[in-house]
Amino acid sequence: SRTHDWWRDAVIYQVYPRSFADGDGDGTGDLAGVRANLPYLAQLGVDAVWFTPWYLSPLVDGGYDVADYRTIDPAFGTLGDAEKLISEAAEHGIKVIVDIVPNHISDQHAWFQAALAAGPGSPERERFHFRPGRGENGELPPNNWPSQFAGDTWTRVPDGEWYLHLFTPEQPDLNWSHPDVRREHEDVLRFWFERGVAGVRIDSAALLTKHPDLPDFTEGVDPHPYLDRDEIHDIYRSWRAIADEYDGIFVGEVWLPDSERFARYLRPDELHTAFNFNLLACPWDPKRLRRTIDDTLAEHAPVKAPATWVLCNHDVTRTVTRYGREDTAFDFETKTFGTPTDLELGTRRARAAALLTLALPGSVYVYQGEELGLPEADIPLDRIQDPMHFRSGGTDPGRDGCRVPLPWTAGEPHSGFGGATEPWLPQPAYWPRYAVDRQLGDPDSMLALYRTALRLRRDTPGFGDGPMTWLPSDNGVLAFARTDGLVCVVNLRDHPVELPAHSELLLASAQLDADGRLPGDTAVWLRG
Ligand code: TEU
Repeated sequence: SRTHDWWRDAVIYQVYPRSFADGDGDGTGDLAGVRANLPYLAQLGVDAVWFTPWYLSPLVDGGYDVADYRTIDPAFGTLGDAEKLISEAAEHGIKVIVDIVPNHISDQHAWFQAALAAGPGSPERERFHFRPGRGENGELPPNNWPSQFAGDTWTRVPDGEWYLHLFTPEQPDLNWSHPDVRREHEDVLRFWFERGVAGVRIDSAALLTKHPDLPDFTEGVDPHPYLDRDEIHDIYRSWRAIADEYDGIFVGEVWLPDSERFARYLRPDELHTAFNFNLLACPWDPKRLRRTIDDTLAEHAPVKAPATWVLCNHDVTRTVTRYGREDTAFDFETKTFGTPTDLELGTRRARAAALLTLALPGSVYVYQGEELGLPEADIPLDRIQDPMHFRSGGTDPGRDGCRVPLPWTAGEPHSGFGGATEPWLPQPAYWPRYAVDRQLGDPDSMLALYRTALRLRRDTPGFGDGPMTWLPSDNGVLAFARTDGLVCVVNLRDHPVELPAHSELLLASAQLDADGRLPGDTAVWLRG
């Protein structure tokens, strides 16, 4: 059978290279650190690894400000290291997915530097969105578009023109109606597919194309001047043709509330998959979880694309912290969660959520540290690096709390992240408790749970791709069957419930009670 469908039920691990493992001991994670820990990833049992950007970058936005796609940032290593990493990963049966950020590039990229030097009216400026300002002296920004981060969307350069940046000023937006922009990205895709990567994650995938006049934005206007415009599908169709030459796949970061519009990206001639963020935004509530799962599967079914489940990533509060809160609903407007955290409760629920997610049909993304049950860390104000924090005027803590360097060995300096050098973000004092070496020796650890779940999922036909059927269950309990007699039961109540009789227990997120019942906030995999 052909191997091109591996992505339909893959478990994909997200590496944030800066914080995974530090091979040269300078306080920043790097590719040497990843290479040294490929056996760890192989034993965890993941099918692929997605690397957030590792290219040359001033790292203003953690690498989502790319200065050159064909060079690895010296903080992480060299292109040779990346090539070795890709082939060594393959030897461990692990595929590699790289991250492409087509909406914008770094202000240090040669194109933007050339545009600044060449001045108004130059062809160099046409690769971006440069405009004169409004107001008597052009002192007002060209339009009213809101920023994806807090703060301004336009920055004025010394000659008086303004340029558009939906994110930080160090991330100028590219002009996607310019042929150079299209050609360059097609070349970049080939560059990485030629080096053996199996897939590409597409950053901010619904933002690329803009209304040519850049008109003001009014609430409810359709089509939107820069979100999810029809022209964008033309770009992804040309990308798909390139990916098909290499048997490569795409995963889009398509953040859209409308499920029909979302599904338009998932077509046989466009993206293979796109992250579904509804699950991570969903509170720990049986009715809402069930509805989220049903809606997600319903929006994917007609286009025959697999659902792509995400509980966490480098942009959001870590799972055990989210689930440890009374009100677990993520508010996209304020980006907050409300009440204080009970880590014991959060961990219990995160364990159950892991078994729930890994039993659903589709592919699953696991963000580094989720398999260790890491909580969101508090970052001292003077150590925060995320531009989101600064651009909010300090009101938003930013996203560093989920990006803290991983703990590997409890007894070593900085929990064995690298060497003696203080890591780029500080680790909390309690970090050694979560270290990999401690968890490896503990059959009840989060790491042990993930390893067992991934092994079962891999070895048991029926998990992964294929249908699911809800089973009748008590109020507050989610129970569903997969093929081959596999059943997942999740108890979201605060008291124990009976499990189906005559079933074999494959895996439990916590101990059953003395009467063999399933306690609250616990999930099991059974064979009926
Ligand atoms: O995120 C895109 C995006 O939509 C973010 O604004 C997201 O809503 C926010 O981070 C949630 O808190 C991608 C990357 O994942 C992110 O790390 C980058 O900062 C951003 O693009 C810009 O490239």
